[in-house]
Amino acid sequence: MSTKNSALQTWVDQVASHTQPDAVHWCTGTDTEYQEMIELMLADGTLSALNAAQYPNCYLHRSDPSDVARVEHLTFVCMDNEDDAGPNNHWMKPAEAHAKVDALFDRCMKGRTMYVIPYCMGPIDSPYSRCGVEITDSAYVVVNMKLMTRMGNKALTRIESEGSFVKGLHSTGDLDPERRLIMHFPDELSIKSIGSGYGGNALLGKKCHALRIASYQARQEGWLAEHMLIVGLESPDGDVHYIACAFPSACGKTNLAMLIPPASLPGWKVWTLGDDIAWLHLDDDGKLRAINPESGYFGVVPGTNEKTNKNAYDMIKHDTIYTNVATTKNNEPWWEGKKDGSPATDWQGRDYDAANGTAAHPNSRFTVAATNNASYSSLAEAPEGVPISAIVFGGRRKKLAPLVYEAKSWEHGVLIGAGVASETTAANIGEVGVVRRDPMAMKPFCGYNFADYWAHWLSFAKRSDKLPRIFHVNWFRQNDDGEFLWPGFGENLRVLRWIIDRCEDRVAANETPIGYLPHPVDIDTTDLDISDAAMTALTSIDRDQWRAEMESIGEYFDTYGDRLPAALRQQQQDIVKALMS
Ligand code: GTP
Ligand code: SPV
Ligand code: MN
Repeated sequence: MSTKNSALQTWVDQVASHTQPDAVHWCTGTDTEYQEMIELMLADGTLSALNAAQYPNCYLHRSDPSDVARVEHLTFVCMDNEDDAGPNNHWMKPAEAHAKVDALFDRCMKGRTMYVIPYCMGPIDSPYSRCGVEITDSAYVVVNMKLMTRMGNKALTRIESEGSFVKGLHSTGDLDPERRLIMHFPDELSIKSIGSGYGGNALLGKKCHALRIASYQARQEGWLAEHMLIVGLESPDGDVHYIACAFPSACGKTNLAMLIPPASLPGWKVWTLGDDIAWLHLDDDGKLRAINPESGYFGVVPGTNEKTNKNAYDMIKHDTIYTNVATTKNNEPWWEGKKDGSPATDWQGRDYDAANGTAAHPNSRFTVAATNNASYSSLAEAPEGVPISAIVFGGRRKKLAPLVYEAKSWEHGVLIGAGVASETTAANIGEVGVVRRDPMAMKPFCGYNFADYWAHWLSFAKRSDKLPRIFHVNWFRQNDDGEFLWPGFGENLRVLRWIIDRCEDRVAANETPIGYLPHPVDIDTTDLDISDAAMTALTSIDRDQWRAEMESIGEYFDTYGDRLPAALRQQQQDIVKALMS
């Protein structure tokens, strides 16, 4: 096969002559092709079949033990001017980056098949969607891209009629972490990734395209590409509010996106639009609308059980690819927090031995089509997306951050987003549990200088007076014994109700320098085993600690120098002052 788009054909030919594959396969995206790729990987050991009676069409992939998560330290944004990439990114000059990475791609596909994957991020007929082509030598990437994106002939047809696409070149290389690089060239709309076959490093439509490249394009074109879930909350009266929530990696997006209402909130329904990425546009009326560019979930497995996330638990019982989970003696997948069965073999294929650590890798993942999810909203396919009532930032904070608070204005909300801090997780290779600034949950994903990004966020206030309200939540507050103060998961709907009530001006709040906090009585705790003291802790602030926090945000802002928007500095200083009085 080939294409009518000459830029695409030329690029594919060039890559083939550079990487020297044995064969070139243009992906069509059919179910037959998916099945053929699965068979191929079962034959060569890339995949193994799981218990077909309990887990039909489910497969296990064990990645190289050195290749189990994103690699922020090896991820680069390459532009001429270092300041345009900003202190939030690792930077390299484009010419140097190309030279360095091209040397690694030289003849790297010898003996392998080169797959050409045309894909569309977003509904195929949406004006907000954007296409790309990923070239890869990994069959595992092909099947994941089939589940995660609209991939194949329809995407190619759109590319041929539109003419533009993001070029993503990927090879697993030799999987040596010393020869692993994830390079972005926003001005060229291109990506080059080598040396990893894992998640966001390798499924280039996801973090590389839909966040790093798209955030850069979005700034030029007046929209936002964000690390946000999109969820619809339907009240017993039938009113639906859509909210978009930005939480850092492994901080609860997938779980919130498919939340099951607790028994104490009868009549509520929750609809999943997306669990990881939102593209937000202002419509002609000035309303912010969201589409989910993805069509599947690449979700954290550990912790998923019938109680925490029944929708996910059920949806990954069939037609799912598991990466780096353990298995039971019956060859069923197993993970920490499954609450059923026990591990016989760990994620590396060894006999399970607690001395070797967890049975499943903490960043083990499922890949599954969104249509497997019982709460999937049909509006996820709507070309015009859904209107957003509230934007919610959040993070993992053992201390300090209350359960929920609301910004006083859009500008204040941008400050709250820019000041987000969270404990690091296993989603990136590196230390876990260290609090770091993760503005808008985009620290690893913003394709340009955060200072310019915040200015872009602020500019929306000049373009619309119908913007969503902005909130901050923290499900992860702990007591001195290390226990969570808030039950989390389905019970988070109690907090989302308060958010909706605020959006509808139905409930008063406690005005503080950091924003509006709920009066404890306004968070329904019926049937919850939670003390008054815990609720007070969750809905109040310690002024001295918050002053220190706001000052530390000020120091963080200093690293952005003159590029920091004055309005953001003003917001931060005003709050410091208010906390002193
Ligand atoms: P990425 O896919 O990396 O972007 O992660 P995510 O933000 O989608 O996080 P996810 O929902 O997969 O949750 C990550 C981990 O946090 C899982 O182990 C969950 O069980 C746990 N978790 C999610 N929500 C809650 C909550 O409300 N409370 C508590 N205590 N844990 C939660
Ligand atoms: C994240 O790390 O935020 C993820 C997983 O969603 S990955 O696709 O590996 O980026
Ligand atoms: Mn994510």
